[in-house]
Amino acid sequence: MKFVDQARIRVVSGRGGRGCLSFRREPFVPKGGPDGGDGGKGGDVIIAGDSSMNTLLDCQYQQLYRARHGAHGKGKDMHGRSAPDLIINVPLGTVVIDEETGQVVAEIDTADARVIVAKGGRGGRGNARFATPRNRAPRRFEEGAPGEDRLLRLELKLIADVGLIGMPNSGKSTLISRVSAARPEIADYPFTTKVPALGVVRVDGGIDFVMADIPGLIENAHQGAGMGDRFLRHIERTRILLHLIDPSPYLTPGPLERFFIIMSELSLYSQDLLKKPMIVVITKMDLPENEAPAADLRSALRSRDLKVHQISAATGAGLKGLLGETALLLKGLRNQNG
Ligand SMILES: Nc1nc2c(ncn2[C@@H]2O[C@H](COP(=O)(O)OP(=O)(O)OP(=O)(O)O)[C@@H](O)[C@H]2O)c(=O)[nH]1
Ligand SMILES: [Mg+2]
Repeated sequence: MKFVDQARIRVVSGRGGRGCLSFRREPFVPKGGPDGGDGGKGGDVIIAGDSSMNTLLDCQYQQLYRARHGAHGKGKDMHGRSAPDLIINVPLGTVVIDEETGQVVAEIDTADARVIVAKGGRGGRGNARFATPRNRAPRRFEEGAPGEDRLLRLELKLIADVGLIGMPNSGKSTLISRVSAARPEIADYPFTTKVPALGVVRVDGGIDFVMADIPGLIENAHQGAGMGDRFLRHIERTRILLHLIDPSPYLTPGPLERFFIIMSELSLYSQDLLKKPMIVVITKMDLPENEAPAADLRSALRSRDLKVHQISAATGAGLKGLLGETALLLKGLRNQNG
């Protein structure tokens, strides 16, 4: 069961720059004073909260974060430039764990959270710093301090934004496995999926969301029939519902009736569920026999002011449009509720 999004990353902070060994050259003065500047500080690696992010996908793509080194000091008392900090943005709720010790390093819970996870090395001092009345021409300088190199595990408890609901066998698991890395079992019999699976979906335009495959609902699920009851609770926490319907002409009752069976299950469990934005998804559109019943279903639902999409998870048809509209709807909701 995958309820946690995870990423393993390596963070390496920058080394400090070396202090400089240098003497001022002045005309007519045989030996000028020491003027070697200090090295700059190496960059820190910082993990920062970002309320616009929802998943750890970015950290799964990029696994190495290396901050730059501080510049070396130079003559004429010039200090080396300190390297900029490297900032890794993560969604709120991310827990940062040291992979070697297993200890929690930080929990990123607010948008202004900033935690240094690898401290940049201090710059070394140049020889100008070591001048004393006794030793006016020191040849001493320091190397920059090394950076830190750590393996971290990031964990984020996923809360599904989008719940897939529908009759058993309607194609929920197939859809989620097509659009995310979730791999629930898929088979041609009802109640294949026994535990809710969560998958992270990335849509062009930079909106990520979490989709939950919720095991089959059937009539009387609210009383505990099938496996629906336990999972209705998961639906409660989602923001948008995708209601999948297999339009097959070979199934009884017909598709519109099956739509209402699910709707009445939802309402019996909680009226609030009916207030959630819903997109109806007619599935398995690659099968020619589904075309006519799908057309009837579509017009029946649209006349009830429902958003309807048609897809085939098998061929991929309609998926882009569906995910695009889902992301747009979510964006609107997030802007409203934060
Ligand atoms: N032709 C076709 N078959 C599909 C499509 N999507 C799903 N199926 C088939 O429909 C059957 C049921 O698919 P699942 O994804 O397991 O359905 P489910 O809604 O998760 O079912 P439960 O977990 O039992 O509730 C499987 O045999 C799938 O291969 C599709 O787009 N086209
Ligand atoms: Mg399933």
